[in-house]
Amino acid sequence: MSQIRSRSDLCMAPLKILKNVRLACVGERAETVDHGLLAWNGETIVFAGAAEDFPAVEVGRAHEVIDAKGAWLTPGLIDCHTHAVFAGNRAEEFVLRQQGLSYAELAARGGGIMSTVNHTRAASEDELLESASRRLQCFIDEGVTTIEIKSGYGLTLESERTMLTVAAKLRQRLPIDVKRTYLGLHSVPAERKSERAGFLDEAIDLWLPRLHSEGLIDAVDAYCEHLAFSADECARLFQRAQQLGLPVKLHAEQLSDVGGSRMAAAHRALSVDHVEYLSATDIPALRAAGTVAVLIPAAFVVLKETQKPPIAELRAQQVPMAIASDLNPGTSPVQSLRLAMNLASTVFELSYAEALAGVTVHAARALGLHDRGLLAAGKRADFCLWKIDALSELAYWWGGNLLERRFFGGSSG
Ligand code: DI6
Ligand code: FE
Repeated sequence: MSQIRSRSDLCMAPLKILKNVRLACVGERAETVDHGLLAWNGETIVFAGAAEDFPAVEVGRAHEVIDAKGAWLTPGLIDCHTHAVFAGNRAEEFVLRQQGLSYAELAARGGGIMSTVNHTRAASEDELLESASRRLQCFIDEGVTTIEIKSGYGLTLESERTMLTVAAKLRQRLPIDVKRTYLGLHSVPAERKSERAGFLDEAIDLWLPRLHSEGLIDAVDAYCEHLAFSADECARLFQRAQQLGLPVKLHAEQLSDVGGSRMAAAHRALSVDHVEYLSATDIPALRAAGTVAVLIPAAFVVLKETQKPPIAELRAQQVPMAIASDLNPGTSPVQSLRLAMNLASTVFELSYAEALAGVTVHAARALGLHDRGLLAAGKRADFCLWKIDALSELAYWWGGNLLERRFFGGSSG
């Protein structure tokens, strides 16, 4: 239960209050509270808990009191893995996959990531900003308040910089927080296939420190896969990132087990993402490292995968599981985090409570953010009021407009 920390928390006007509210993900134990109250000052929650524990006198001096009439309030949703900045689309690959071609076959024919790289390189910064703004608006409209965006469709210094700059501009332009991840090791671009070592040297030793020095990077990621980069190559990137003080995360074990998760745990990665082929023997290392397993059920469905992540073992060993959209034009053309919650429930058999934790508290942790993802004193005032009777509806409905009101940094809208 989250309590007022001190009287000074309440003295910083203007205090705002939501009363008659049912609260989800309250306090460090992520409890629910039926007869709840939430109070905030500016951008910070100062109280979240049972209404009877809140001093009545403070309700009287609040600047604004909103009667939620028993509605559910959750933390703002967090999408911890997207590739939301890109140009073009890959609808033609969708059609070819229906005709039986695999993702690997499409990549080998020059499609896949390289097709999006070509479109993204050719687009202007403004074009990328416009198309990504439209995508982010879909997430904002369904209650997302923090979204992670990766680079990786540029694969030159200039083009990676443009992608990260667009991500930074999205944060200024829209009411959503954007965390930027450098994904320089996404694919060896076509023009550099014959000099893989030179590409790796540049992406790791030149572009990463340069873009970091320009203030464009919050975390570092790589695509560790038999058709992308080996665990050893990704380890080199991670070592450089750690020298720079940047946290790391990894696309790991999506299509095969190449030891990425083991390597990521050894580097105390924030998260390993996908993990369909994660070996149960690697789970204790994730647990010990505090690494989050990010589940991406939409990519699993799109690629018609059959091997599911080892959910029962992750659950049994208390590895936190987050859920992400992985919005990208190839393997996850998904512009809805709630759809990802639904798929995590229906396809990966998470409970609705696990699905909610997956897009709040555990998603925050997958981004290394300790100031959000829960309703508790001291956390950011990012939260959503919902037009639902039961909390399970957030994972139950496919689509639909369930959001009553969204608060970002304490402001409604
Ligand atoms: N995330 C990725 O980065 C890759 N797969 C995934 O799930 C490739 C995305 C793409 O094909 O563009
Ligand atoms: Fe991805």
